Amino acid sequence: MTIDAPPTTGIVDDASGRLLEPEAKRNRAPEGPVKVVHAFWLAGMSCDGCSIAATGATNPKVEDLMTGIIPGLPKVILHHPVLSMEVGEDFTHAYELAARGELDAPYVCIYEGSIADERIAAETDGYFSAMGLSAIEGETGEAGKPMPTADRLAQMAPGAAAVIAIGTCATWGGIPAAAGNPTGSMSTMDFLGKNYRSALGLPVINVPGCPPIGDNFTETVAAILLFLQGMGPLPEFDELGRPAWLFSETVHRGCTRAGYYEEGVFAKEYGDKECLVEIGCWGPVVNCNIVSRGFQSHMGGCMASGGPCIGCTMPGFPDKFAPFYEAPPGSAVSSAASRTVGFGIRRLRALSNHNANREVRWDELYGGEVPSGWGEPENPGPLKKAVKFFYQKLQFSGDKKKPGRDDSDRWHTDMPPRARNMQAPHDVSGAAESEGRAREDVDETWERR
Ligand code: FSX
Repeated sequence: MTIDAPPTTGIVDDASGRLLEPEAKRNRAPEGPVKVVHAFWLAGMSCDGCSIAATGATNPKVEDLMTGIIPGLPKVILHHPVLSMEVGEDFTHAYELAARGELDAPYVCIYEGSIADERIAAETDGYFSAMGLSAIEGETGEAGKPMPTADRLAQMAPGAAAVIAIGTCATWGGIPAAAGNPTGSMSTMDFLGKNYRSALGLPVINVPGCPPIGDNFTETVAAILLFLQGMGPLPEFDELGRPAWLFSETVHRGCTRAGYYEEGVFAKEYGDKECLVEIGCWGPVVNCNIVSRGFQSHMGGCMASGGPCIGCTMPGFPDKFAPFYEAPPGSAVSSAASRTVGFGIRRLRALSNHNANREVRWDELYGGEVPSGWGEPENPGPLKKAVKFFYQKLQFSGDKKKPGRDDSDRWHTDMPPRARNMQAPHDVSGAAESEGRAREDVDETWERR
């Protein structure tokens, strides 16, 4: 077994001469003025899907943020009710320090799940979402009783560098706030109010999705941290507090099935490859980057795995998108229009596509016949030939000359010897003989080997 030689450069203890910190370790990413930022995770009425989505992020990973390996970013100390090692008061202690303004570093609050109206639960001496015991009197809780996470947010939000709502429940209210809403659930914005500003002057930042794309969340956190470090501009947010660069486009604009919509071709049942609008996809009116980003590692996501968009990133979700899996009422107009236009466009494109699938040599030498052993692509008939003729006239109408070599020296003079022995497939007269010779050539080659 070989043992690596110890590093010879780095910080050395003067007294003992021992290497305290190897050079390689000190050559870590440059840190900005803030070395450490605490991230306090609070969970309300949620399914924990947002936590799961965030831990699956890859660009950047939660681990990258926590280990501080991203150049310029401070190390993030994550306090998470599921992921943290501490329990009980050891865990909630840091939350209380932050609430009292006694933490030694800046912090952000991350809220997952919608915020129930704890006054409803308090009527029967209960709570909807709580974490730890109240150390101090809260709006709805008493000292020594389970402390609603809503109260923790109320205490911590004013001193936070930023409050980030993750997932549709936290950003807009989501499923817990759907019709009926017995818990009086609401979003983080609704809870903190329009006039809320963080210690750095930021309103609530919203990263929606049920669940959100993990990368959308970690990328937003990284962008905010860069801003906090003074190393990046304030990321652009839209009027609903969404990262504008992630949510300004509709699902449909980035959808791999959008070409079918344009040509008026629609899926009839789940599993079909065409546009899903007529079986319940709301993609044309939903702000989300799921198709271009994928759900994890740029893979998967709703449409990629055959699912229509049900609007889970939107403030109106779920009520405004119900009943699920039925064509949105507005889609009848647009899909009828795309059917009408698409009918003609599709056929014209099919003609051009047929032409584009033919190499020029095949046109010039074989009259359009394709020398493929894989099948018998259809020869262009008079219509296709006419279309091609006019298409090329249009294509090169402004040019003096077609691109490519002169026809005179184009095909035969520099053909390789083997090919000279072969006949064009359409040349029936010499085909059999030619094929025989070619076969012999091949056999001979293999025998030589
Ligand atoms: Fe809501 Fe988070 Fe939907 Fe779940 O926890 S955004 S129910 S997938 O994920 O809060």
